[in-house]
Amino acid sequence: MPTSPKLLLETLLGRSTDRVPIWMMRQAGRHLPEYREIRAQASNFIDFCYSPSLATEATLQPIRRYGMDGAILFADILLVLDALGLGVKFEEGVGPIVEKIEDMKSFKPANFSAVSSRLAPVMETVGRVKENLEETTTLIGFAGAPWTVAIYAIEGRGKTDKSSARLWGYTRPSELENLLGMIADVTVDYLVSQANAGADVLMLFESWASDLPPDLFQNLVIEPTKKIIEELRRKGVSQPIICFPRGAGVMVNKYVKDVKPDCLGLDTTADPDFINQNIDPAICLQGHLDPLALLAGGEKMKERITSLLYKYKHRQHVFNLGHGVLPQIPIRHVEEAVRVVREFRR
Ligand code: 1CP
Repeated sequence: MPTSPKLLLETLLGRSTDRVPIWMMRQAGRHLPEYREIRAQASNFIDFCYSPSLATEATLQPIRRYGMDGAILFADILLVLDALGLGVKFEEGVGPIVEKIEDMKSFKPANFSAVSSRLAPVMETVGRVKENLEETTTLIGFAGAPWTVAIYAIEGRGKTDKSSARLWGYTRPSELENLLGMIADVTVDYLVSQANAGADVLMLFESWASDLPPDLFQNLVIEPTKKIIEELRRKGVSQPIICFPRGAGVMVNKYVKDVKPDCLGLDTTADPDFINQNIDPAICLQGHLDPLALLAGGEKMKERITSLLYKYKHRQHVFNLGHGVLPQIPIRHVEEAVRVVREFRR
């Protein structure tokens, strides 16, 4: 029997529910006209993220419009780099631009207390969102996983082949380990604060887990994430944790065994039969409709949604996309997807 009215939280805690919860990565943001309207009120995206009133409103917009089961805190994984003292800018049409770290000797990060005071407005947002959410909606706090965040610090931007960052894995392994350790420490503190401020669930985005040989995947992706989860548990954080190692491929199995997330976020390429055969049935799954199927809409989209729902019918499943909502996705397609998931009964 459910003990809380929050369907998403109940599912993540392994309790049986009569329907599958749904939320979507990047459910807030540019596909919503109401977001585009409030976005114009801040001169830059970082200021927007640090404004509790604007970030609260952006978090709540997709809940009001679609009634999603989960509200994801409106922030960005790159705030941690900004708080560490690296300049972060977002340019229209280009995406994030980060002041690059050339080597660890010349990188002078801000101290721990400066980092947490810079990130303090985010906790205010968490508190305000929590006050405004219905009892049935689960609030998801999040951070980037260390390797994905480090990529932006080394590459200076997102849309690259990540080869400079991957090269550090060969040419500067101990510097890279230091950088990942530093990001992991700050991330633990950041997530503990989000949990204390009222997040019901925490999520780690490892958006760039692809293209690594197995030993580097182990050292750069698995180990730092495992360390974060162990530290969070040691510090008494009991909230369920969702991990999204996008592009992990067959390493997903080792990832789950070592990292031990409560829920595994799957990407667009995941094969449900492989996942069902290889991932411990006690682990909840989240995902993984191709965002392009959502863009296409119609019967094809509905068939794919239903197929995923059937494939995971026998286990804990949170419906989501395999990656984020694209800015050009029509609102009525999102509404239709929500309806199909809502009507499905286990
Ligand atoms: O207004 C704008 O145009 C800014 C676009 C935007 C938005 C709406 C960015 C810039 N970030 C966000 C919000 C955001 N980012 C959220 C909260 C809202 C929600 O999910 O509904 C979250 C969880 C993120 C996380 C994030 N930021 C990730 C991990 C998830 C993923 O997409 O893989 C990553 C990689 C980023 C970096 C980033 N921030 C923004 C952009 C455009 C990018 C990606 C750029 C790239 O391709 O490298």
